[in-house]
Amino acid sequence: MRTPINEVTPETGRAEVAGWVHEIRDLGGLTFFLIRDRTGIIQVTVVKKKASEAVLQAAKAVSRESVVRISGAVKPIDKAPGGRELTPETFEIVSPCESPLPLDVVEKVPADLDTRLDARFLDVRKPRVAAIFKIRSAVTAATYEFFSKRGYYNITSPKVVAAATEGGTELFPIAYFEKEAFLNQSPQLYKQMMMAAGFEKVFEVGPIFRAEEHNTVRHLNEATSIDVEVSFADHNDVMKVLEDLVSHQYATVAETCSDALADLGVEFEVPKAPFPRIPYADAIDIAAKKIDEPIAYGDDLSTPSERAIGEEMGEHYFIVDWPSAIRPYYAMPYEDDPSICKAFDMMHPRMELSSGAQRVHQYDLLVEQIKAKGLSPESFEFYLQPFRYGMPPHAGWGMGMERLIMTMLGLQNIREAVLFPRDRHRVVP
Ligand code: AMO
Repeated sequence: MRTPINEVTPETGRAEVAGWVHEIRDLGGLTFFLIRDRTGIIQVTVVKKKASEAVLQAAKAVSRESVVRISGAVKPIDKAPGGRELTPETFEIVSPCESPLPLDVVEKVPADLDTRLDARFLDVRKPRVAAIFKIRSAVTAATYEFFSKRGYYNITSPKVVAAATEGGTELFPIAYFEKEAFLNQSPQLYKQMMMAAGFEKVFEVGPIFRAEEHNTVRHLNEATSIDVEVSFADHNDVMKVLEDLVSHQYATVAETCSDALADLGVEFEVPKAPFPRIPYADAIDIAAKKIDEPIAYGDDLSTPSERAIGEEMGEHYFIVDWPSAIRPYYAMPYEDDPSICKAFDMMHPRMELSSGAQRVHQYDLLVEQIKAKGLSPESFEFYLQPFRYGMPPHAGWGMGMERLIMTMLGLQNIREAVLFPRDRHRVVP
């Protein structure tokens, strides 16, 4: 129906383009339009003395951000974006845009994030904002490619569930006929069950729901998690999968998204595997030396601690050998020292990106650990049953997609990495 704007060159001769009116500059005898589609921007110049009556009328009537279709001759012009401009022979207003706009798409008037999110469809018309989602789309594609090349099965676990998986975070209850049900916090139990099913290597990219009440710049109530589980593997094996994946995701973005990165003004180095590893006990020592607040072995890491440790460790690194007391029941304790376990977090100086572990695959030990966390094995029967019928040793992790994008692109607020974020105050749009 039209030529994508980035394919229109001075050599094209003629072209028909369709898109949104990005800017209008009326200089009296001459009106310049910038027309934008997903691929780029082209200048359209209407010369009053030369244009047809129909073109003049449309050019006069059209408002910014209306959808238009314009055809005409293309000629080289040094000063115009892309070094070419279009002289219209036809100028059709396909779908007019009301004014004033709820949000300025050319960003002459900066808007706060709430206003932007309220008019998100307009906000993502900005090339700089659309660039985030181009990159997120490339990261998702790179993730599927990475796993399918390595023989993983892509699974889809239920999001309506009857039990919690991650102690500590709250669940969203939902009205589900006469049953008690919740939105799932993590595919954890299901990806483990697929190890009992003999799938051996699985991954899922899907939503997780956390009823965390605090409103922070790195928490969402609906996030996207990349989840992995591998049989006959330990924590070291799956840390390698994770660091290789992150390198591949960065490398793919560097290779395929140079325009989007330029729109955002972002440059990065592709992280190289293997990422450094530091035991939890050493990480706590670094934090205790560098920050003022009291911190002791057995504490979760605060944001200032994470930052302090990151200064020593660099952009991407693992914290390993966590105290069993502060990890979930499914983390495998070390045989020679059960007070620590084969769990890890993959860190960025700004925040945790992923956590994972080798899992307990022995039924009795798992029941014991569930009880030790004050949970009742009865409510986990559907999960525990497979452990009685041949469960291989296995390990896995989950990584937040939005946190990955946020740290890759230096975004200030995690909401910028989601099209329609869900937080305590936001369920619309
Ligand atoms: P965890 O609860 O640490 O582990 O979650 C894994 C990763 O998911 C992301 N994430 C979030 N991102 C944004 N907002 C949130 N509220 C949020 N909660 C979690 C983070 C985090 O590192 N079952 C385990 C994983 C496993 O062991 O396989 C789990 O869910 O990036």
